[in-house]
Amino acid sequence: MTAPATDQRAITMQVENGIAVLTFDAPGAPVNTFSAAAQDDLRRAFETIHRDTSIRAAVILSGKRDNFIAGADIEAFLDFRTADDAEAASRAGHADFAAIEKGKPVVCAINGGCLGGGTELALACHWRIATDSPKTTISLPEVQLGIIPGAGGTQRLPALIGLQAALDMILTGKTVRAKKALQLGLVDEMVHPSILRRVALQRASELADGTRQREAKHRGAGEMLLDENPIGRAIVFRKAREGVLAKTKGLYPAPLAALDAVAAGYTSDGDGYQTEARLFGELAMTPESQELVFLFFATTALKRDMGVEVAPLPKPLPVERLGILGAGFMGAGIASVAIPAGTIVRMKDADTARVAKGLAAVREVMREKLVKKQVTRPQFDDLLLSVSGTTDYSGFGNVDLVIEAVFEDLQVKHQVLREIEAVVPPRAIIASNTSTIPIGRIASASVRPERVLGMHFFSPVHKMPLLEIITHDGNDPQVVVSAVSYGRRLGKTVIVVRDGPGFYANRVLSPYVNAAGLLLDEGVSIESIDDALVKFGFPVGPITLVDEVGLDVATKAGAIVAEAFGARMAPNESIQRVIKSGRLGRKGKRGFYVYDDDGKKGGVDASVYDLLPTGQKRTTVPAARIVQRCVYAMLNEAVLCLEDGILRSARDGDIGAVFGIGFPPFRGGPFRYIGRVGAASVVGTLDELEREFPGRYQAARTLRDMAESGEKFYPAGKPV
Ligand code: 3H9
Repeated sequence: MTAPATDQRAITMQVENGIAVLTFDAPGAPVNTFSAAAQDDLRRAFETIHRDTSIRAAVILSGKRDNFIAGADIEAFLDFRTADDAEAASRAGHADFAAIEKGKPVVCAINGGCLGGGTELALACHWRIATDSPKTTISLPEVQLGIIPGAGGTQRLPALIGLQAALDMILTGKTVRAKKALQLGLVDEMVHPSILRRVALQRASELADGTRQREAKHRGAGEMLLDENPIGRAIVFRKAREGVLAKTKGLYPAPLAALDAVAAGYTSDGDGYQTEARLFGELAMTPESQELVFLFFATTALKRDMGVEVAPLPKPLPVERLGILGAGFMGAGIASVAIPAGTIVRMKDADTARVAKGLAAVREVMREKLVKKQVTRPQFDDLLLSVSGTTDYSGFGNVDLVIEAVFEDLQVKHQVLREIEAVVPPRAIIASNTSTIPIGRIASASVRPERVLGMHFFSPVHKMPLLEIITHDGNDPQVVVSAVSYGRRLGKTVIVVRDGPGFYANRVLSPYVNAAGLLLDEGVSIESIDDALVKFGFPVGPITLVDEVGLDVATKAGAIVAEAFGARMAPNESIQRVIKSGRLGRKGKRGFYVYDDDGKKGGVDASVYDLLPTGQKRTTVPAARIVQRCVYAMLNEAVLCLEDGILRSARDGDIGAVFGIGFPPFRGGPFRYIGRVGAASVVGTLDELEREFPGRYQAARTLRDMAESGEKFYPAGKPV
C-alpha cells in the first residue's frame, strides 16, 4: 500500500498530565502499517518519552476506526534484495521494541485489527487493553506470508501466554478475538471502545505511580509443567512439528522455522532473538514467501476490481432479498452464506421434502457456527428466521437477485428462467450457478438477457473461497458490478470471467484430470498419481478429486470441454468405464477409493482396477513425469484462457486456480509458476510432451512468444 506523500506524521504525540498519548494514524492510508516513516516516528517518540522527565508513562492508540496496526508494510518486503536486508529489518524491529520494553510504562490500547508487527508492539508494552468490538482481533499472520514474526513475536508471545497457546497462534496465523485474548492472558483487560482511551490513560498513570503492577496470568499446573520442564517442552515441540508436517507435507518452510525460533528462546544462551532475525531473513527470500506475498497483493488488488471496464463505474444495486431455485447441496450451500451476510433468503424446490432437506442443511451450517462460537444463540435463531422455503414462487415477487441451482440441463434451465422472469420484478438479476452450460445459451431464452449471468460457486459453498462470475457479451455492466459486490459481501474471492465452455476453473481442471485418467489407462496406480500431485502441493490428488466432485459431474464437465476443444481434451477410457459401472465417487460411497457409511475415505478400492483398460496389470511412470503430464496441461490451458479472453488477467487466473481448484498457494498460481520455471523451459517440456501425446500439449502462442522475447506475465518489480 503506498500512502500519498505528505508532511503529516503517521504517529503523533500529545502529553496529558505526564502521560504521552501516541496516536497511530497513517495519513491517507486505510490501515496503519510500520512503513519506514512510521517506524521513524515511533522511534523518535520514544526517544522523547525516555528523555523528557516530565513524561511518566505512555499510551499507544490508533486513529483508524477498525484497525489498530496491520503489521509491517508488506510492500517494503519487495525491496529486500538479500536475506541480510530482511534480517536487518528484523533487528531494527528488535531494537525499537526492546527500547519500549525497557523504558517507562507503556499501555497498548487495541481497537480493531492488530496483526503481525502490531501484535509484536503490543507484546513489548507493559499493559494491553482490547476493546470488545467484533472488529478487534489479534494475530500473528506471518506464516501465511511464508515468513515468521520478526519483531520479537516468537520470543515474547510464548513468554506471555505459554508455549502451547503461542504455538497455536504462531504456527497457524490464526486470529484471536478480544474475549479469547483475555482468557489467554494476551491482553490484561477488555473494555467498551467508548472508554478505551480513558481507561488506558488511567492504567498508564497507575503503572507509573506504582498503584498497579503488571499481573502475570495465572497458568494451570499442567501448562507450567510443560513449559518449564525441558522434557515437557520437547514433547510439545515434537507434537507441534508432527502436526505441521502432517498439514503442510513439508512444503511450507515457515512454520518449521517458527518452531526453531521459538525453541531457540528456551536455550540457555538466550539467542532466540538472533535466531528469529536470521530465520526471518532467510524465509523472506524463499520462493514460497515471495509467492504468498504476491497472493496477498493480488487478492487486495482484486478487491478493488469490479470486473468491468466502463467509465463511470455503475453503482452496485442493493441485494437485500435473494431467491434460490433448487434446495439441493448447492442451493442450500448458497443460502448458508447468504443469511450471515444479512440477506433474506427464499428457497424453492419441487416438493416439501426437498425444501425441508435444504433448510436442514442450512441449519446444520449455522449450528457449526454456533458450536464454534462464531455466533451467539440469539444470532443463530435470527439467522434461521431469515431463510424460508417454498414449493411455488410465493415470496419471489420482491427479490433483488435469484440464483438458480437446478439440474444441469439446458431445457430445465430455460424452463425455470421463464418461470422466474414471470414472477420477479424487472430489476431483479438472475444468476445461474451452472458449472458447465455456457451462460449465453441459458440467457438466450430470457426476455431480459442483459440481467442474466453466471455465479459459479464451488462446493461446499460455505468452505470454498472462490466465486466465478460469468458474463456474456450482452450483460448490463451494472448487473456485473452488482453480482461482484454481492459476491464479496458473501465473503467470496470473486473473479469475473467471460463465457465459454468450462469457463475458467473447470476448463483448466479438465485437461489436468484427463491427463491423470490417461495415466490410469496406461496402468499407472491410483496412489502414485495422487501422491505425485499431493507432493507437488495440491490438497488432494486428481483421482481423489474426481471421487469428491462425483464421477458423473466430472464426466459431464469433461464431455463439454471435449466437444469444444477436440483432441486436446479427448476423454480417457478409465473414468468413463468406472462411471459406466455405476460408481459415482464419494457421494455414492463407491469410486476409486473405499468409503465407509459416513462417507469417510479409506484406501484405494483394488477392485476398481478390474474395470480399467490394463486390468490388474500395473506400470510405473516417474512422479516428476506424472506431475508434468498433469500440471503442464493445466498451465497451457490457463494461458489459452487468457488468449481467448476468458480471463481478464493473469492475476485472475492465478487467484482462480489457487482459491478455486487448490493450485498450491506457495507456487502462486499457474502464471506465477510459469514465470518461475521460465516460459522457454515450459515450452520445451510442452513440446516434448506433444511429441509423445500428439494434439494434447500444443504450446499456447503466448508462451512461445514469451519464450522468444523473454517477456513475462508479471514484469519484475511490480507486486501484481
Ligand atoms: C509483519 O508484520 C512482519 C513482522 O513480524 C516483522 C517485521 C520485521 N502492508 O485487505 P484490505 C493494505 S508481516 C502493506 O483491502 P481489509 C492493502 O494492500 C505483516 N499494505 O482491507 C490495501 O491496500 P490498497 C503481517 C497493507 O479491511 C489496504 O491496506 N500483517 C498491509 O479487507 C486495505 O487492505 C499482515 O499480514 C500491510 N501489512 O483488511 C496483515 N495490510 O488500499 C495483512 C493491509 O492499496 N493485511 N494493507 O488496496 C490484512 O490481512 C488485511 O489487509 C487487513 C484489513 C485485515 C489488515
